[in-house]
Amino acid sequence: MKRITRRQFGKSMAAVAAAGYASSLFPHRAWAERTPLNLTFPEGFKWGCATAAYQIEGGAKADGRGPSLWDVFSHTPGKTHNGDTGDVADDSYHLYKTDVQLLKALGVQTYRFSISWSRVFPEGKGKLNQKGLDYYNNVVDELLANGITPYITLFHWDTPAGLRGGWQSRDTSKAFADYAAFMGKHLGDRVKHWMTTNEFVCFTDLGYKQGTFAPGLKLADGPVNQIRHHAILAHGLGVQALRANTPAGTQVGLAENATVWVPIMESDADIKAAQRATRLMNAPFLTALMEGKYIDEYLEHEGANAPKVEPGDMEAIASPLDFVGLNIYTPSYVRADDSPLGFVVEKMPTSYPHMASPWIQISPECIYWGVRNVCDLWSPKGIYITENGTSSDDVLESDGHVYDVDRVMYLRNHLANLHRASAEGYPVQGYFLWSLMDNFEWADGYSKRFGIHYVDFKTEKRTPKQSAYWYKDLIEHNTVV
Ligand code: GBH
Repeated sequence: MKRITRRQFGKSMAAVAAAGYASSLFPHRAWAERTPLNLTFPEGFKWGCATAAYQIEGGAKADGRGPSLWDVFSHTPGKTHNGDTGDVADDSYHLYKTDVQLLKALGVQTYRFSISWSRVFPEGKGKLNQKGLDYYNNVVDELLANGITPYITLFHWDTPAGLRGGWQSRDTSKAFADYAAFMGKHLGDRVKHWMTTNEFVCFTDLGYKQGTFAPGLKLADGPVNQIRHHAILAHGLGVQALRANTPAGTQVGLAENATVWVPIMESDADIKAAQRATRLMNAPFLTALMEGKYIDEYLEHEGANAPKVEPGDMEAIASPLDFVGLNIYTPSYVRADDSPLGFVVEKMPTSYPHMASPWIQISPECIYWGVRNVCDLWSPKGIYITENGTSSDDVLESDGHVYDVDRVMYLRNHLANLHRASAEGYPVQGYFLWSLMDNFEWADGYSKRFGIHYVDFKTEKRTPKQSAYWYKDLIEHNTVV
């Protein structure tokens, strides 16, 4: 290889400078302050894994469980990859003790799982299914007996099909609050960490606007905004219900996939632009929760389609939280400009690299910016990464192992960047890896594997992948290596 001298290099850079950068597009910006790397997490940092009921439990009709909108949707031809359903999934309904042993072997301190609402209330409200409640009592007890702290998500998209109108109906928000109160009353003596809902956009927009998720509708903007409102109202009423029905000191939050805006340069101007984008682009959801209002830009943009808000709604929606949980997978890039918004969204080139799921565009720094933007804007008391992980084209080799090198690469780099957020003083309390094991990946069915344990869906055998060994090591040392 031909090497150039320093002098030649200096000359060619001078030539570039003379030719001129597009200075209005890329003005020179001062670098923000930096912190040196040290990849050990603070003592007491909590490492965990996450799952969700419909993705792992199976037992769809076992012991009196009622159908959810996802049962209906996945059984509708053409809605999921290969017509896959969550009927059996990982059969964790029967194998939960095995799964707790997987967690124990990893050495995690915490486990985030969700409750199937229609397993406890088959019609969403009214009649209780005692066997459904027994199941969750057993899961909680099994975790505690093995030294693992349960973190419960009350709602991870599996709306009871018995609730008429689903999220189009305001009654569903009220039914959710009653269900939250009930679960708090029955598990709150042992469960100290709760999340109301998971990812608003996935059960509102994707379900009722894009139609790619249950219930598969394609409604207009007005009804969709109302659905979004019912969703965040359910969260707010759920927080109030949990507070009223659990002991003092119980930690309440949610798990939200706020779009993560990464400043293209680490300059004050682009960092501001990322904050502005975060606030505006999450206006119907996290911004409303954090600010107790729909911001003017959102209301103006939606005009007559803006949601109808009843007295007391916004107070409930803004109920103080002990933590904000962020599900972080992928970035959007932004830079400052002179437009009224003050930012412009960067176009992604077709060459942008991605993981096995095309939507997971690789950006390890997005986990840092996800935390930082939310903290700089709203200063929540605490932050958890409630999900982070990736699909991979995993192969169970003839030697019995799964070499998911790309997943290890993805996790290692995200965690190095999460460490940066923690080292800079952002209040990151814990991390949940998505996911403990391969499972029903919604519309992608079983075609995408997100687990650190490989699941043979014929035999239900679980096998730790290379990433599981890697994660175990990381947890043991509390350090990214
Ligand atoms: C999270 O959702 C969920 O909480 C979890 O249940 C899920 O298993 C996990 O992440 C992994 O997906 O195919 O281009 O139309 C992530 C939110 C919503 C992201 C649907 C991908 C489809 C994009 N997902 N979206 S595309």
